[in-house]
Amino acid sequence: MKRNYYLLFLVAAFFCSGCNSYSKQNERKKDEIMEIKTPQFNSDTAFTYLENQVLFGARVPLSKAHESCATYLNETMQRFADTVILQEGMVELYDGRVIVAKNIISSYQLQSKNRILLCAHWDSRPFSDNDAENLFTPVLGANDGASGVGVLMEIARCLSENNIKIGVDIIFFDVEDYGMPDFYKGKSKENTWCLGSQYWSKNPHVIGYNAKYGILLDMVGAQGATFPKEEVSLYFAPHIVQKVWSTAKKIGYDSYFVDWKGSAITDDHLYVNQLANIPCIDIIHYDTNENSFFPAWHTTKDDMSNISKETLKAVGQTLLELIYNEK
Ligand code: AHN
Ligand code: ZN
Repeated sequence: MKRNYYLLFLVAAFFCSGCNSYSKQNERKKDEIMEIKTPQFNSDTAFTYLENQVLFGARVPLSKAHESCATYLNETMQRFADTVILQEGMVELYDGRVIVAKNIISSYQLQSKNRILLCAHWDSRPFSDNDAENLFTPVLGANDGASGVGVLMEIARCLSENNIKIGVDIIFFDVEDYGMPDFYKGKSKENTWCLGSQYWSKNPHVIGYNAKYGILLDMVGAQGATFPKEEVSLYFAPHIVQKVWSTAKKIGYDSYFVDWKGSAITDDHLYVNQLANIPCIDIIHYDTNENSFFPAWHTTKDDMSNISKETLKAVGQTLLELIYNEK
């Protein structure tokens, strides 16, 4: 009898220890599934996505390059996102001409109410305003335009390979950079920049669209870029500025995401805040010491020679770190 009890005890102990380690293993597996690791942003592919846009030439609305680039962006994003919508809207330029703006909108996890919005403009400026001899030469826009889009395309690729729990929308805004030039002698007009984002903010692609917050990228590719905390962003979305800058610091990119206050900039995020009511910040290269955007801004020199993979990595990895930790 005694021996029987002993045996029973041994058998029970064996099973229990088995159960125990089995359930521990299971928990560990569950943790691995639950805790999604932040993917690595590949700055080589981001660079290629950026270069591919520039190879079309200046993406000035109504040009052949603009048309071809729209097709390229649309087709590439179809490979990465759950859905891609080409939103076409009539907008009026500073000189009264009406053109069609093409916003390219890519979405992940459409059913999720918990969403964030990432955006950049994909058009380039028809004038080199800051280049007296080349006033009417369009800007190539390697940094001013293509850099933000290139970073977001690489993020889109990462999202396609690494599931995320929240909903994400990536919008490439059109006709950001057709604002009234200083040399224009006609009747002055307000709000002539950011026409694609103004259109979208008044006519979102989904009725009642909402996002927790938005992040705009503008001129995020130049070597040694500095991104001050821009004033419109601080006014509408101080908590998002704080969150992005501390994320950058956490992973070692605080030399890019500097702790300076920058002056207010009229950019796509202004209209997303004002018209769509979504708190949206702008990550934009501004040199507070020089009191200007990057040196080649709106000149014929805004080409591939300005672009640094390190800067693309700093911005892209910071965004991935942020969104993969979003609940
Ligand atoms: C103004 O210069 C008024 N806004 C800057 C927006 C911009 C132009 N971003 C890129 N190009
Ligand atoms: Zn510009």
